[in-house]
Amino acid sequence: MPLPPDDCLFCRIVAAGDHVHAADGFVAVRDIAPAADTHLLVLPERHVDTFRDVAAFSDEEAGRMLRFIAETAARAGLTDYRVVVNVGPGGGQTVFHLHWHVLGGARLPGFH
Ligand code: DGP
Repeated sequence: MPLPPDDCLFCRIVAAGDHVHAADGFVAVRDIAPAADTHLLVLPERHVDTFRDVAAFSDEEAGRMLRFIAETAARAGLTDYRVVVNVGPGGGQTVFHLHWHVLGGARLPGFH
């Protein structure tokens, strides 16, 4: 497994431990620049650059990641929401540690 880059912002956030929710190798944190009333980010604890590399997860881990996303939304009180993954610079990805945006509430943006 490749080592994470030393300067990975989201590896530092994982290590800092101030999470909305954490379980099974995944954490949820509040987005620093919320684009909706509720805007959470779900990250795997271990460094994977991008969703393009999803094959780095076992089927079991990938399943747990999906469950964790749904659980994070439910714990935030959301029943209707949007889950977004930006993939690569052209897809709007700015932080290269895989993360899922969970967006809900009145102020839902378009596909950002
Ligand atoms: P993306 O564009 O998909 O790579 O999303 C990166 C998101 O990360 C963006 O919505 C803002 C958020 N973000 C950037 N820096 C920080 C930070 O230091 N803390 C938190 N909680 N979120 C951050």
